Amino acid sequence: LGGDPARSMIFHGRHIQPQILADLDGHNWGIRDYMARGGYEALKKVLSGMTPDDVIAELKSSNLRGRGGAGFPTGLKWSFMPRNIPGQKYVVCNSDEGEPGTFKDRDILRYNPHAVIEGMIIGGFAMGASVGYNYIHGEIFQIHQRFEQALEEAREAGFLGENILGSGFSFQLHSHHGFGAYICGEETALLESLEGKKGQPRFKPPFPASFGLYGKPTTINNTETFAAVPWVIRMGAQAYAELGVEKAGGTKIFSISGDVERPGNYEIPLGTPFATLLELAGGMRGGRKLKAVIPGGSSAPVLPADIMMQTNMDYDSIAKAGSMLGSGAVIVMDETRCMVKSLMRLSYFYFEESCGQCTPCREGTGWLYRMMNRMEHGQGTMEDIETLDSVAHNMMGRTICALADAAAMPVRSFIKHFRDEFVHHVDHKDCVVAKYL
Ligand code: L3W
Ligand code: SF4
Repeated sequence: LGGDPARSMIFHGRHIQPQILADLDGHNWGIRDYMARGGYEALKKVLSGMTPDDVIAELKSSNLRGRGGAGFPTGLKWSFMPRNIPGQKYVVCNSDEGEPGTFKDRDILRYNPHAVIEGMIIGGFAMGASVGYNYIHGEIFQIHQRFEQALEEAREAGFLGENILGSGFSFQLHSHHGFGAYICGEETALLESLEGKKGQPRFKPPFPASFGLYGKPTTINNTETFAAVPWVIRMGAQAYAELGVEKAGGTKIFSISGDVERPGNYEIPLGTPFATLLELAGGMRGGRKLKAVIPGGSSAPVLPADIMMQTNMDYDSIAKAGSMLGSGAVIVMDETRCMVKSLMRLSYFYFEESCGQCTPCREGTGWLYRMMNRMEHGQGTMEDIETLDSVAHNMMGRTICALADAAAMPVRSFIKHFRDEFVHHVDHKDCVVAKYL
């Protein structure tokens, strides 16, 4: 996958200057450069006169929505924390990026780690938490080391630790290096893993806001969400909200991979047409025709080209088109891609990553993968196509976490939009795109 920083671009069409990945070149991630860009000004503003309620109200008005997949309103989530009850509370950053197609959080941590740190400190102040953890995906070693360096810089500068900037507020922040299991990106599995246990999701409710890390009130947000917080406070909620669409403010980082000329991370206002994003990414590789797009990471339903070319990149527009914005991972497929093979590979991923607690997920993901494998290798039947759809249907909404739904949704959408290709595999024992191979 891409994510090459040199290819990261900023969309200037609306005379705005996105800041999460803006003007970053790999050498200006440190605290001096961050402060020269206005870094830690938001923290100073918060600690020198705002109350926790003011911060939460500001986030609510900004319409910032969670950037990890669910798009839950951040201000509302922060307001769930029982601030007036004494005792330990935690703020946790979910940097366990593992969704196929997603590679934005590792770039934020690599190029702008202090934005995440500043966002987490502000979160700690607003929610009455004195300790935070950043859970970093296990397969990205240098990024974990860099985050540790950034933490050290923030401690030395007095932004972390006891009595921050003489305000009386104290906050300790630590990073934790995971082991690379996809399921640990599910928030309650992440908490289990952080506690040193096997990373398996918990039943919800109770939500982490009431029973989180070590059973204490905890709020978990994605890396990109925390990185947006200082910017919201600095520029003001209204200005941030106006960058996006009515129900979702700000910019969003889209990780584009697949058959485009310039794969990478692109930070653009929410609501930007997909066609513009595709153009920013250099258009289709080799001038080939667009066939399909998975607009929000591998868990999101696939959409055919004609629908996608008329859709804007925001939560509601993508939902209306029949998919999910998810984590913003846009997988672009051209006319040479076999939809049966693509789905087989996705199905293998979920089969491999299921934690095994729930029967519909443990058995269903294996069943889906084995049927897809048969079909890809010319041994599928017409009945398999119906069975695939019905197994996927029966997995949805019947498990502890969303992984079973995430495995099922691609299956149902691939069959819905590209049934002809599945039928061709059964009838001809080969693929409609064989001529390109
Ligand atoms: C208190 C309530 N808190 C909800 C909190 C909840 C969570 C957030 C959203 O799934 C999706 C999934 C993946 N009181 C609450 C409450 N909350 N009601 O709000 O909750 P939820 O359940 O809607 O979503 P989730 O479990 O966080 C996330 C999809 O994202 N996805 C996955 C991407 C994976 C990555 C990665 O690898 N890093 O990004 C992509 O589409 O399928 O549907 O905090 O506690 N009443
Ligand atoms: Fe584990 Fe799958 Fe159940 Fe989630 S749905 S808890 S991954 S078995």
